[in-house]
Amino acid sequence: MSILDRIQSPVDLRTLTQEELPAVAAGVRERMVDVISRTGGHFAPGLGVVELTIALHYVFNTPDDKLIWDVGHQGYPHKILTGRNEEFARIRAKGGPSGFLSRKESEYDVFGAGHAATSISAALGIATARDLNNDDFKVVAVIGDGSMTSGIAYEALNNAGHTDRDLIVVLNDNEMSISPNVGAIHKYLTGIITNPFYNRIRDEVKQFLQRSEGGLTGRLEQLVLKMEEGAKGFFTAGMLFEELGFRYVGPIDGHDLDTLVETLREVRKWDGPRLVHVITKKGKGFPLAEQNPVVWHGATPFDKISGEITKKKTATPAYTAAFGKGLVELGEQRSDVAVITAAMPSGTGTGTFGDTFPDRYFDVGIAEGHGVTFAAGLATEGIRPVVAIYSTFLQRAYDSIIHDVAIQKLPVVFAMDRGGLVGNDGPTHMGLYDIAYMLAVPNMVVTAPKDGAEMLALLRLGLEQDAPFALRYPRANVPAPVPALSEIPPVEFGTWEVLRTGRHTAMLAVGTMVMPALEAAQRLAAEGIDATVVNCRFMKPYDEQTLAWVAANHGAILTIEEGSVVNGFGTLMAAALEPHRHEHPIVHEILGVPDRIIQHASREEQLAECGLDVDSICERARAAAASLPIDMVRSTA
Ligand SMILES: Cc1ncc(C[n+]2csc(CCOP(=O)(O)OP(=O)(O)O)c2C)c(N)n1
Repeated sequence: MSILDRIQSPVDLRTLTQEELPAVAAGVRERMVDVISRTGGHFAPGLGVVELTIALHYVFNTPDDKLIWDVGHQGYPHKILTGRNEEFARIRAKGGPSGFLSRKESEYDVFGAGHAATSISAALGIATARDLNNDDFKVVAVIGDGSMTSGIAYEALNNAGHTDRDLIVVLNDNEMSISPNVGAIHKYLTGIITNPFYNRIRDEVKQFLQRSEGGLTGRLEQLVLKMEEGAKGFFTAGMLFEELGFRYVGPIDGHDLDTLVETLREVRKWDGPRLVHVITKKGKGFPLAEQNPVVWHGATPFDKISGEITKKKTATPAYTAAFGKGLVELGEQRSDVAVITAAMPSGTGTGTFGDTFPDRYFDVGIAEGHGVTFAAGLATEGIRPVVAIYSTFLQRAYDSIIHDVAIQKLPVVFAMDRGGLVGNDGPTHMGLYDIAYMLAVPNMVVTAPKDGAEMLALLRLGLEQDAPFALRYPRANVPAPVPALSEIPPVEFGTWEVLRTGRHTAMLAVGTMVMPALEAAQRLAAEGIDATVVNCRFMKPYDEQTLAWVAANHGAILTIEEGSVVNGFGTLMAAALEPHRHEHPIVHEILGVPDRIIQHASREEQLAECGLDVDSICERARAAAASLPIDMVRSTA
């Protein structure tokens, strides 16, 4: 019986002796390596917090004491120890446990997340509710140093620090975001860890104060006592946090279970806001991940002995990679182009632009709102910024998009990667709302390419506009190889592309839905339903002329988009088709992602679930065609 078999919940963990805990850590690591090498998933973040997770559940009385993990991507050891070890084998698969934490999944998952820097705010809310309800439990937020680049964390510290709420923040500092961490706070934290002066002075002052206690009398004693608080504050490493009203403890070794347990036990007894600074190594225990935590942040299946990636090579690159490559070509052609990432150089494929043009590349940290307003500032001075942020994370910047970019009609290009269904990351990472939220913004051009070449043509065109320009592309591979930018023909602004001319039934497809629509049309042709397929690469402004032609010549129109059906392209077209209905009746079907939360599964499974696979498109097209008079539908040619 392995030690993990004895731990069905943290209650079992708490029956173990402190000496047994390292064996638990070894068991959790082994389990993580075994499962993730088969399933893929977040890897280095969880390996780095194995001891911290054990110590937290060992010292705190979870789930009565509330443990709130920031992002949740480091939550795999937490899952293993909170009764989900068996299901863990199906992590991120359809019907298996989520890759993040979810209130639906376990009472130990106190607050769901996926986006960074929400934990301190949520923890303060929970601590405040506890006090309003006269309850009695501890609240602990665990946040990474990468997430501490987000302004939200400081809004929460600011709010919490002037209260006397019983609240504990654990800062898990591994000096990494997904990529090496950036910014002044990062420098400050690194200073605490590495500066020998800080550590020496801190130890000396501590010793001096301890030695002096009871040894001084009269006014001198009073003076020292008065100075003590100030001296402690002055020489405490985490002065910033102390000044913000948090009692700072640390830095402590996050892989030393005894230190962790003893420190947390002590801190648990105190009251008021306090912050424990824990130093960990991302990827701890798997040497390849320790050496290269960027690559091993999220892993695809690998050989657990050699570390070799077992995933087969695909014929075409990911949109992300094609985008990154094209961006470098554009950077070579135009010295006024700058690129902004919010802590995602590798995820957005823009890192190569940064390597090539370091002066024109800006990693602003996990600070999407700031990144957009920073880009707006650049644009006022003639720089042409490309803001490359995943669709889901750009949600954070909506006010900046409207207030700082659109109202001032500044030429900022928004490259929205992961537009659409994102697969195994699940609900928190879905790029389903960008069409709706961008269409609502005046002055915004909203586009989606059908393939990689068109993506680059649109990017190039976007950089020529004097207005904000949004470009969305999916978490998928491009359908066909992408030529060099110089060989890609231009796209005419505001135009659609009629790819196939049929009779009576038309499919107006957006971005990723163009190829499936073409395939559906080919299948339907064999059944005698001859459909027109239009690539609606411009959602706004849309191609009024082509729409008028479609409306005049087709009785059944399907709009197809990989985005929410609520206020998306289909809704826009429903309104646009209205005046054309006077000429003849039009059946309009809106195909898109239904208005509900889509759970984690593969992207293909999600597309089928949402009725956006080729089979479903054929079915809806048949039904729409069937509602037309028979002589309008059946091709006799
Ligand atoms: C708003 C937002 N932007 C970007 C991301 C992508 N992301 C996931 S984890 C991560 C790094 C977080 O670093 P840290 O908090 O230090 O955790 P670590 O992975 O180092 O354990 C980033 C940028 C995100 N989850 N949320």
